[in-house]
Amino acid sequence: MSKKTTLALLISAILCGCSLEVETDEENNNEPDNQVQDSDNDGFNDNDDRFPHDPNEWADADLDGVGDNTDNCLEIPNPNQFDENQNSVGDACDIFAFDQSAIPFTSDEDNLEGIVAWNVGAPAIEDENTGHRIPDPYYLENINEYAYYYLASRDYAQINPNSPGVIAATDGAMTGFPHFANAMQTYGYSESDIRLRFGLMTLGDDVEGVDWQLNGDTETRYYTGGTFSIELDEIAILSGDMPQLTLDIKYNVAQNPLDDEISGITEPVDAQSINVVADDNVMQIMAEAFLADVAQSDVGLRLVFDSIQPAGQSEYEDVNNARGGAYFEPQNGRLEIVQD
Ligand SMILES: [Ca+2]
Ligand SMILES: [Ca+2]
Ligand SMILES: [Ca+2]
Ligand SMILES: [Ca+2]
Repeated sequence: MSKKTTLALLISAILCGCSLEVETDEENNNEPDNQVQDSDNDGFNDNDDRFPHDPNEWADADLDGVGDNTDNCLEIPNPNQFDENQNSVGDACDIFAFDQSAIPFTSDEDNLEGIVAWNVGAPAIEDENTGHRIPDPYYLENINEYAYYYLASRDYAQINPNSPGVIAATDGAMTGFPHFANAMQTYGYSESDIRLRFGLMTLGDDVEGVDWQLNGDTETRYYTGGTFSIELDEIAILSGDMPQLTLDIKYNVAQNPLDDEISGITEPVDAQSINVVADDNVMQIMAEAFLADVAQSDVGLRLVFDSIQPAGQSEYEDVNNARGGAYFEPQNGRLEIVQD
């Protein structure tokens, strides 16, 4: 063997970290003995060891070539192991690796998506209740002059049982949510399969300074109560208590309710407070993947409505219970993981 060849062998041995072993066949049965050996003495026979020459590794759950003991994303293939922010969680599964983990959505009123708000002036399933009078000087005319006491997603049972809920996500717009995104890709779902619903929320005792307040031309209302559920392909996979929704309504000089600027944001809900309700294996995997992303944040998940448009054409009157109210379309909203 020339010096050059020996050196090359030595270098390649160092580079690949493998030992230069000689196959033995002591039983003379043409089966190399090392098939039942444990070459690296890590307690796993070579047959069961995905890394037979690395005593520190034996399994690779996501088959990305990086052993489970060092892989910084155990369930998501990421052979390059990139970790931009160096927090030992790989970019491929780190909700903090990029700007935001968010599922953007718009609600299309024509598609029966959105929010409903109403007061009750007659016997109905809710206690009779009417919101506070909209503070002067807004709405001097006799339109819409009482704040809506009740709020729910468009599907609220007594309003419209056939509607699909408050939001529908848009395909291709989701950012982050690495575990959930990976699971959706694996099982063939897309963002437009995601829906969010929430049930009856109210202004509580409707007390000024507690349940609502006015600062300048902006009225802030705090809607509480109710529950929410997140659906995939029309199957509920997660649910929890709906966190408080803070709604800001900036009144306009023209005193036209259609020109009010409305936005909303909920308190964050942490992963421990969200329950998996899926009873099907795949849907449970999807739910757990979603929660794995939320669980990376100490703060949790929240709902943001950058803009809510009154859907002026659909002011409704329910003849069955004398309930009157309005439909609203949340726009430019998102379900996001809070990153602080
Ligand atoms: Ca090994
Ligand atoms: Ca791996
Ligand atoms: Ca991995
Ligand atoms: Ca990271």
